[in-house]
Amino acid sequence: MLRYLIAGESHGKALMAILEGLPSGLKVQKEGIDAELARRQAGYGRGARMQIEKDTVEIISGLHKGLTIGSPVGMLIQNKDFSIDRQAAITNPRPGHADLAGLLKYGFSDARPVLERASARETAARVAIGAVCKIFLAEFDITVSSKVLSIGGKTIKEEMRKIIDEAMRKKDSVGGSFEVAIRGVPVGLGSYVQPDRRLNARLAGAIMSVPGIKAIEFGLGLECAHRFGSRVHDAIYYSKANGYYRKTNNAGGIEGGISNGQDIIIRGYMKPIATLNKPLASVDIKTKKAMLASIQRADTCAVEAAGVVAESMTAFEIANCLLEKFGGDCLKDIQQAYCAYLKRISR
Ligand code: EPS
Repeated sequence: MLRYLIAGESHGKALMAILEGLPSGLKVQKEGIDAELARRQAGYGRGARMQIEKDTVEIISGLHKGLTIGSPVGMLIQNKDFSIDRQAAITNPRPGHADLAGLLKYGFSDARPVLERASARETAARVAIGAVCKIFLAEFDITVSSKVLSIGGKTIKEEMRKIIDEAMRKKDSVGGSFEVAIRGVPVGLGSYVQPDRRLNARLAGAIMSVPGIKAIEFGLGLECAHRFGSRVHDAIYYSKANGYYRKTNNAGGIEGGISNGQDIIIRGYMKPIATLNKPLASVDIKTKKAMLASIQRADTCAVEAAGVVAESMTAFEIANCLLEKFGGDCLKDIQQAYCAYLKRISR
């Protein structure tokens, strides 16, 4: 079983990540993880924090001479902006953020400790986890990628930029959608035998855990609900050269909670960032009087980054499913089991 834990506050000393359950013998290089961290920081519409940080990872455990040894992989990402105890108190919670629900839940008289952890800064640690999972998946020729599909309802690149500029000008924020594609997945990850083993359920949970995601869909998605079955399901064909194949992928690569060998295609829909430079109405939690919501340094748009984080969450889940099915303590054992399985199903 693969599992992870992450820790760290937005303006704390560092972000931490521990990934446990990887086999021995996997070559993990810092550069591969740093490249993913840089991708998370990119995208049009990011805020000033991205000018301050240049996220890089320090691998502090789990490797010997660059190879995994089966023990937990511990990683650290330092925060340049380490200022948590100098940050001002916030008593006017932002609608759409965790501020109000969080401070009531944890018994704070200030939203600062809430947003320190609820901030999307923590997603850097998730991307470090995902980057290692991608390195593992690459051993099986499985790739995970993402692309932005729309921003504020616009789908053409120039128009997407324009609407982000408009949001900035209007002191507003804007959301959008992205697509995650998982390619090279074998038939048979996940299962229908128990609800919590369904691959679509696991991937949905993974992507919905990304801050700001309000909806997701697989393959044809919502459109499935509007069509007859004959125009939704992917007819099955067989040829000696290709084995079983389909001409369409409306299922998005998953049938009955199991990967069917086609690309897994997921779209995520992200709400606009909660911090508005022209804030909405809020209430001062001390006086209970009306007050505009707090303004914090934030992004105008972070859809591209959310796509990268969704890739990471997806990579973790697929790696976990792969390990469940072909599990072993050393990479070679897993590869052998994987090859034997591929041989069996090709007959
Ligand atoms: C982010 C870091 C944060 C925010 C942003 C994402 O840094 P700071 O609060 O110091 O500006 O820029 O967080 C949010 C959008 C949010 O809602 O909390 C990051 O590293 O991605």
